[in-house]
This record gives sequence, structure tokens and C-alpha cells, in this order.
Amino acid sequence: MSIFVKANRFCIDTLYVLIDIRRFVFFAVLLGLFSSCVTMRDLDEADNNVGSRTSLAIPSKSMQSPSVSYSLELLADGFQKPIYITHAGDSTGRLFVVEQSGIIRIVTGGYVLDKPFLDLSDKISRRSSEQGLLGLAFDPDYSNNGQFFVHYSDNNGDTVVMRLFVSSDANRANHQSGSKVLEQSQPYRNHNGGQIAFGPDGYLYVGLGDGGLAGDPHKNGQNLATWLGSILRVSIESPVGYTVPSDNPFVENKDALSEIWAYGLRNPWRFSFDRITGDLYIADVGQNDWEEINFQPADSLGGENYGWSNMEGNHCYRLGCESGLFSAPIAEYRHSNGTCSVTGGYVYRGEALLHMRGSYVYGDFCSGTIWTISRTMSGDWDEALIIESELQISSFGEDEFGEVYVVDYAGGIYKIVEDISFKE
Ligand SMILES: [Ca+2]
Repeated sequence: MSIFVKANRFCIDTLYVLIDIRRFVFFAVLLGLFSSCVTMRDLDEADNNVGSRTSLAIPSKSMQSPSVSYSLELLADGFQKPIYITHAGDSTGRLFVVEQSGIIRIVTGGYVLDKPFLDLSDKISRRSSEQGLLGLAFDPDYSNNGQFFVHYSDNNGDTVVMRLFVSSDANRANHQSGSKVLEQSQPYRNHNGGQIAFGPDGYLYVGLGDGGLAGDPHKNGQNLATWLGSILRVSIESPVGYTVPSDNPFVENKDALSEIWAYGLRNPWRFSFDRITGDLYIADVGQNDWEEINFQPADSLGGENYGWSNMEGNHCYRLGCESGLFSAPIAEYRHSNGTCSVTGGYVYRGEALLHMRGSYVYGDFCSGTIWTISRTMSGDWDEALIIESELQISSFGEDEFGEVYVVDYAGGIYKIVEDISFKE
């Protein structure tokens, strides 16, 4: 190798070193700028929040500990008896609001579209306050197959789960595309359940109440020969009807219906899966005294018996009940201070509410109270009352990003807002 080449190589190496140093300096400067931007943005946001809500200047954080409170902010209103809100998972950011009369409306960019996504009101019975269009679930592959499912009371008052498709207009469903997936006759007009949701396993879960009247006169809650009082788990892979997953818990039990996933429920009006862990939270509406939240871990094989109508919450409803035979709720509350009926919500997995992440949020229809419950490191459950509202909380719902909304039966959709202040 000649001296010239060696010298040349030295120059090139030096050049690379210099370039590396420049890169390092460049990235260091960039990092510095980025972190100061983030800090400034955080402070700006905190300042805006504090300024708009409490008119306090934000003092130095080093001296203080944060105090978190929650409030509600109206997103959209004018709905007629809304009972659910959800998203299509198709990256459009649209929200779908279900009105009990049978209409599904779209909220996009904060505005409600004039024409409904779907109007099923001609198929739906509204003879009792618990009948109507009660649930909506979009297929996890909706972006590709345009398929979604509704749960409603038909003109006879019986339960129908129906499959429908979107039309060539993304904001309009094809009203004529409906085909029944399953039906359940209803002995009475109340306790129809209503929730339908896809689990992390891709199966459709359907919530049914005990059939109604009061006190479960036919003891459906403990009867595995009826769907009433259960959550069903079915596969909708087949284009017509449904099939039963081979690993459903009662497939081998000749005395039980194979669609049943869990039972012993009175009226599981709302249940949901944690979108991160796959855990299932079931809010079961109580009879006279106790409202309850049940928890089913993601690795459950199904078959849980949640106790109704032998138990109401942690308490005997029928004489001689044996509480040890049943899955106990993780939370319950007694009818008092205006509470009457639990409305299940979601485990919060959004970005906006930093202190609520991982907590399950739920409420009461009559009192408007909103609570959270979350698991501690030791495995206990911690409850907190976070908002005393004036709303009739008919449901909660999530958008595509995991932000949670509150549905007011009086017509409004609300966002939960986190208010952080700093105290000495
Ligand atoms: Ca129970």
C-alpha cells in the first residue's frame, strides 16, 4: 500500500470520525430540542387545563404533589334515548351512537351526520323501557368485510341478533342486508340483556338476561338448558347463522346448551373486554339491593356461574344458598343515595386520562355516579368514586383509540376530562 493511499485512507477515516462526531452533536442537539419541546408542550397543556378550569397559575412542580379530579365535557347531543356508542375499527375515527328506537347515528369530527347509518325502527318493539335496539358490534375485520351485528327486541318482544353489511356509501348501512344469527324467545318484557361484543378470540359474545319479571320466577339464572341468564359465545365465521366453538365449556355436557359461555346472570346489560389484557368485565344489574361487577380473567376457560338467582351480589337471594359455589363479584354497591342499576363500562386504555389508564370505569343509571376499580399489585381491587353527575348513564363506549365516552339517556354523549392541579 503506497503512502499516498495510506494518507488518503487516514483522511477518509478522519472524515468519517468527523462525520460521526457531527452526527452525534446533531442528534444531541435534536434530542435537547425535542425534550424541551415535550416539556414545554406538557406545561402548555397543564397550563391550559388549569387556566381554563380553576384560573390558577401553575407553580413549580418540585414543591407539590398532583391532585387528580375528573369532570364531563359534552361531545354531542340531541340523540333520542341513546343507549350505546362504539366505533367501527376502520381508522375513520367515526363514532356510532345507538338510539333505543332502532336508529344508529354517526358522529364524525364532532358533528352528527343528518342521515342515520341505519334505521331498524320498523323491526323493533318498544313496548317496555328495556326493549329496543340494545347492542351493536362491528366485526373485527369490518374494514374488509363491512359486516356488523345488532342485538334487538323484535316486534314480538323476542331477542334477535342480526348480521348486516355496510352499503356502497360508508356512512350508510344496507338496510336490506340483514340476516338473523340467533333468536331467543322472551317470557317477559324486561331483562333482555343487550350487549354484544367480539372477544380477543374473535368470537361473538351475546349477553342475555334471566327473561324478566322479578326475582327470576323460572330460575333461569341457574338453568343451563336455557340461554336466558347467560353470556353466549358463538363463531360467526360461517356466512349464515353461527357455529359453536369446539372449546366452549359445556360442549360435552348433554344437559347444557353448548352456546353458553358463562351463566348465573340476572341482566348483564353491559360487559366489555379489556383491549390490552383480554379480561372480561360483566356488570350485572341487581334485583332489590345489590349491583355488581364481575371479573373473568383472559385465561378463563368459561363456565363461570355468577350466582343469580341464588345470590344477589355477595348476598343470599334464595334461602340456603351456598355462596362458595359461585364466582363472587369484584365490586358491589347497595341501592342507596339514588343508585338503582349498574351500567358497565370499559378498562381505560386511551391517552388523554393519564391517571385512569388500566382502571375499569362504570356507573349507575339512576344516580349518575361514576366509579373506577383497578387491581393493586397485591391483587386486591381498589374502588374510587370519580364523578357525581346528573346523567342517566345508559352506557359507556370506546373510540378506536381507547378513549371512553359516557352516554346520557337524556340525549348527550360526554367525554371524561382529567383535571390535574398541584398542591403544597
Ligand atoms: Ca352475581
